[in-house]
Amino acid sequence: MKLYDMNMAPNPRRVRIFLAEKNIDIPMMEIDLIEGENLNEDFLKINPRGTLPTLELDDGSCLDESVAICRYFEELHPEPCLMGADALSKARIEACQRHMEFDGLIPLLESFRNSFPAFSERAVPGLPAEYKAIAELAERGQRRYRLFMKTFNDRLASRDYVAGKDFSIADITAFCAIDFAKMMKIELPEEYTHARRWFEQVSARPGTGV
Ligand SMILES: N[C@@H](CCC(=O)N[C@@H](CS)C(=O)NCC(=O)O)C(=O)O
Repeated sequence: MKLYDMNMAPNPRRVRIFLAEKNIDIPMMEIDLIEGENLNEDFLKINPRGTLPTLELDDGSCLDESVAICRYFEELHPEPCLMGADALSKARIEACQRHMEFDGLIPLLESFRNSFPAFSERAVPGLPAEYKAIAELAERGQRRYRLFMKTFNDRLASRDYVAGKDFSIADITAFCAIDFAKMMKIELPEEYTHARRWFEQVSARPGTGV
């Protein structure tokens, strides 16, 4: 088993953190997305969509999509539980995870992909790699992400973690978005004290340092 990964990319990081939280150690191989190594013939033989993270299984088949890979490891190693223990908590965590992804991470990455010079001709991840960047999408993505930060702060006013009292995959997705935004020089505003308290708490976990 091997995880194809890229250190600075937020989606592969979601899986790395998930594995670290569960203390699972598997071989990882760095693929350089900026250089387009994910679009080389060799990588496309492993994952024809050309996206990371990609988990190559021992039978040579591959599994992609961050949450699907996490689900696989959650089933194999249920403790510590990161995706919910009973029907309702599984559903709640899944809903929260999706809110973090669709309202936070995706708008942020849309802004990044449509403004980062190396991706000016590859504004959509993976194949087909033929989409030019659109400046309005960069601006709209950033506006949507700023709204997300506000609703995220409001959410954290009444709970310790994104989905309630326990740390979960929803926190991992939010953390990867907010930490990547910092790299894009978009900080959580000073007045968002609940979100900032949460960020400090989650940053201090050994698992998020990967
Ligand atoms: N929904 C997918 C998104 C995967 C994705 O877009 N990954 C980016 C890296 S963060 C990628 O593979 N980019 C390929 C490229 O830049 O061509 C997941 O969660 O795995």
